[in-house]
Amino acid sequence: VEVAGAGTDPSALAVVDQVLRSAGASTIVKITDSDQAAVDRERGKGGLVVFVGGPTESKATAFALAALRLDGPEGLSPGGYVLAADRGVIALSGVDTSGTFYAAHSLRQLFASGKSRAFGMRDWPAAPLRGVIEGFYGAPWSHADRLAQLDFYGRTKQNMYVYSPKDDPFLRARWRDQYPPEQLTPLSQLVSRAAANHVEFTYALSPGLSVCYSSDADKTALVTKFQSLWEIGVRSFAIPLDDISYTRWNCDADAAKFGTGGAAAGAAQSFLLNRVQQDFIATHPGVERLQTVPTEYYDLADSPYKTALRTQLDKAVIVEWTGVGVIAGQITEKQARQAKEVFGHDILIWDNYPVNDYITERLLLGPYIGREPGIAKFLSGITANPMVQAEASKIAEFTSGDFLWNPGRYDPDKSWLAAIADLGGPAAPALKVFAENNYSSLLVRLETGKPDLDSPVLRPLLAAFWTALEKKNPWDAAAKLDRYLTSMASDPEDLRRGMASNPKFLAEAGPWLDQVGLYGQAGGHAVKMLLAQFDGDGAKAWAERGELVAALKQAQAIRVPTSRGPRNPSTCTAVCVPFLDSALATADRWFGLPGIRPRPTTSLGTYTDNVPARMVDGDPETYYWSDWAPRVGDSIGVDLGTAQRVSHVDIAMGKPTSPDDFVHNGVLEYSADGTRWTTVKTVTEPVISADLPEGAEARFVRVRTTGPQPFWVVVREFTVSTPDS
Ligand code: LOG
Repeated sequence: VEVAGAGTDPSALAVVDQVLRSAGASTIVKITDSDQAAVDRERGKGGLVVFVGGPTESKATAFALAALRLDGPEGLSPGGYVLAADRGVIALSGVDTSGTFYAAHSLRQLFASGKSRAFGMRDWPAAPLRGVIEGFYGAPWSHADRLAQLDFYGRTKQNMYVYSPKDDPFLRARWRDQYPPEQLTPLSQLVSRAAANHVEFTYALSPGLSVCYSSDADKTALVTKFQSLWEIGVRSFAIPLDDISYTRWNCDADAAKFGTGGAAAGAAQSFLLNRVQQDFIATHPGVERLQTVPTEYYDLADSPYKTALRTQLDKAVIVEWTGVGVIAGQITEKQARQAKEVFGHDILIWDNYPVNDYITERLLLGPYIGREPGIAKFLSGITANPMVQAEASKIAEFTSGDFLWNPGRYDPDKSWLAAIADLGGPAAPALKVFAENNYSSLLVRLETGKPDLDSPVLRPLLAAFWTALEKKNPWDAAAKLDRYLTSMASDPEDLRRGMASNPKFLAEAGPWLDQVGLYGQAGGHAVKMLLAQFDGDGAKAWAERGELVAALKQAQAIRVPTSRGPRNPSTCTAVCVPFLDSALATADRWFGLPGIRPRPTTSLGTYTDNVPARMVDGDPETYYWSDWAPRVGDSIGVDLGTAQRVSHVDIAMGKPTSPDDFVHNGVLEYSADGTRWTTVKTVTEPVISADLPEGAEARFVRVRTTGPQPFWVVVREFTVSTPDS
């Protein structure tokens, strides 16, 4: 029996119905809150009675809670609720309709967990705004993706979706163009799906590439477009001004009115935003607060631009900020407080995780980490910027949503396992193997001060195996390692079978999944090869070596189409390929094959497709190009897989069109173990040719930067020679 009021949230009721049906209820009798006689009659029959709706929705729930000696949700923050079950009664009472909806989802989670004791809980969110901003570059999400996302946000108690894909022409390049009617239809479907899920749909228009801030016509174009969205039910609006030039005006009138420089840009933007605030926001009762993304969204340094925003922009406007850095490793309570002061406005964080538009070869499937729980106190909330891959983004989104609801109790590892279970269902074990091999990101753990690395399970198994091989007792460690490699090898099949009901996820993850499978296969052959060597079985070792090389080649031939062209996916990053290379190097020495297999190493990023592999490809025409200037401590070099005799090093940096792109202040050094380094010479020139001392043993050779420089670095070739090569 369900007891609800006329105002009870229909979405909450639908969830409750679904929970009761999946728990085996064959019929659900529906009674209104005013029919006390019917309630008593049904209770007399001894069945389960479920009261749905808080004080604003249903009169009956309060009595049910009183009978259970529980207080109602009055006074909780928006979205808060009381949920209780005892003596044949379940009561769901939200402080508002969202609260009742969340109570229904908590009931769903409790039923799914199979616990059936009496309980009572009061629960409310720490952050008012919790959600996702579709704000990445690259192919925007599909309509179906977005509908699925909105349902997901509802289920995970997130209440905000900002519609802001960079490559939707109607939002940025052609922002003035009004929507043709047929384009408004899908948008209005999103708006109603958002409402059904208690999600605020924010429409974000980015005029900065061409706007004339002082122009009446442009202000009117903005407001007219907003009005067309208002008419289909949108109640939340944003004007993002990130990733634009603010030192070059789009019209002479702005130069005349505002002058030049950062202060002028801040004044111009404030002028336009204030007009939209006055002419649109203030004239539309029921609308949410206007949001903006400032052009300086990534730091805390005060500046003429920020001063202008702080002093001139209407205080009603919410300002988005990405933390310190576009991808903030950590966000501290202190920084969140400072952001509020420096920008002089309420702050909503635009969190660039798990967005992968700047590393399209990777999937970011690890948990949300590195944000101090106390930041919630100083913020309006957080919107996470996701990946082009919508379904795959759900793992990280689940965890950021979890953090935002209750940051004090957030445990990234537990939350991550819950996210895997939620997305993977029965295939959760296979999804876990896949996700842990696509795990690393630029976010930095609060507990360790270090980023999460890929393959946290495989990594120690490999280390234990090498140690066991050295100790001449490899069998146990080999068996454990092999078990995991086998689960990687069968992962494509396991996941495709287990998650067949989510074809979208499988399509998104396909190339990465295939690669994890091939690395699993190659790894299995590597283990067998090394064990055969250990046994002195050359024929077997040679056969396994062939299989290893074939699987590795296949893995490296996989391509994923991205907005930056076809890319080889990167999974098991910094673990699988180094292991396979080391295994091959070991085998090659065992077989007496000549040559060294250098693997490029660098602490710097890559500019476009000038990947590090190009400095060891034997072709001086191609080169590795860093994507920023090295800082003191940054290094570029090679890893030979194992420590061995090294006699000479040749390095060719710079190129005719960028002759200054080399390390101007550095040292050439080598190490057998990656910890203790020996200096060969200082580096101040682009071309280096150096002999190493007699008997030098090295696994790593590198150029380390010892002084600051403004130039990026090009390395055409990095060659290491052995005494007999
Ligand atoms: C863009 C964003 C992009 C992200 C990561 C903001 C405010 N804007 O550097 O659209 O997805 O970086 O590449 C950005 O973060 N600019």
